Amino acid sequence: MTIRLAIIGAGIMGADHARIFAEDLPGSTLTVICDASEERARTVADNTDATDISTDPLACIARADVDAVLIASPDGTHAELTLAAIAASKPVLCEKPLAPGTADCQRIIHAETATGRRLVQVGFMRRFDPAYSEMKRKLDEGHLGRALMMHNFHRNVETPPSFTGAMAITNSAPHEFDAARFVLGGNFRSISAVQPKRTDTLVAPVVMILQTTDDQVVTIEVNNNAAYGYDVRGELVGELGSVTLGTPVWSRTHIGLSASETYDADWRSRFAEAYRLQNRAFLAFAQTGTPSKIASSAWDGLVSTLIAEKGVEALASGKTVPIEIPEPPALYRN
Ligand code: ISE
Repeated sequence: MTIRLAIIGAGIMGADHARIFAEDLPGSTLTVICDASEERARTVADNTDATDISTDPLACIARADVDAVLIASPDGTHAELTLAAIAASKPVLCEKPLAPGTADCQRIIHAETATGRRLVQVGFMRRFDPAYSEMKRKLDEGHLGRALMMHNFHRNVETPPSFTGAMAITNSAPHEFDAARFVLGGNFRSISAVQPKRTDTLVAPVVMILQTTDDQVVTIEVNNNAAYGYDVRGELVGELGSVTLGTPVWSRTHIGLSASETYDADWRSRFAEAYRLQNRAFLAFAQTGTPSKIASSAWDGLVSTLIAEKGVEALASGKTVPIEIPEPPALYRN
């Protein structure tokens, strides 16, 4: 069954998702590219042979020739558009975060639960990254013994114009919140956060320490203005050894008594395979109605947003803040 898609948002993420479906995922067609900028929607549509363009996201979701929806619009629009897709009984892949606030995430959980079926997948694509998958497999197969710590570095070149200090925690760090839950298979019980002072007015790094309900420790550095390159690192430390994430580097240059390799400017190349596998899993979900066991659900989206809210509170207060994650509704228990 060919899935006819609406892509909502034609910015850096929407354009890349449209490209992935158009180039790499047979079994899908792009019915409409929607963006507040008609010109931006047209550019993406022309580059992907999408049938139509629009500036009205709710109309796109309601179209009879749209079977599934991908939301890559600004974070603050995610909840309303995800709720509209649920109301239309259409599978939806919502870019992270599911919503910046837990109240909106809870509205989505309530609406999806009321349908009695899973419709929402959240765009925490690192679960599909081969490096994180291998890290999790090594732990699950017992090679590391008991997991003790997970150290994470998440560095961007620079923040986009609209990026606020809190977004280091609410927009970027949810990748690590979700990846750590995925790899460790557990939940968090507390978070603390500190940040160094920059000499300029750019968004400074944030360093967080989280404790899990199984008494493990997760450290996360998010530096959205690292300047030198897009650089995501991770190390899982167990009682018998550790696993570090490999980064796909295709070549090293050896000239003049030195060797060098280059960094990506952003996440699209580093996580290209993760996005492809994530989007392929969503396509299968839309075709069969059965969600991927790896992919993030709306519940995972709620939990990451809840952790982010506590992280913002911890940074503001300078205190360690408890995290209480309730049991998920039956719809979200694998
Ligand atoms: C961005 O929204 C992403 O999702 C990227 O994967 C992440 O590295 C970046 O920090 C976020 O701002």
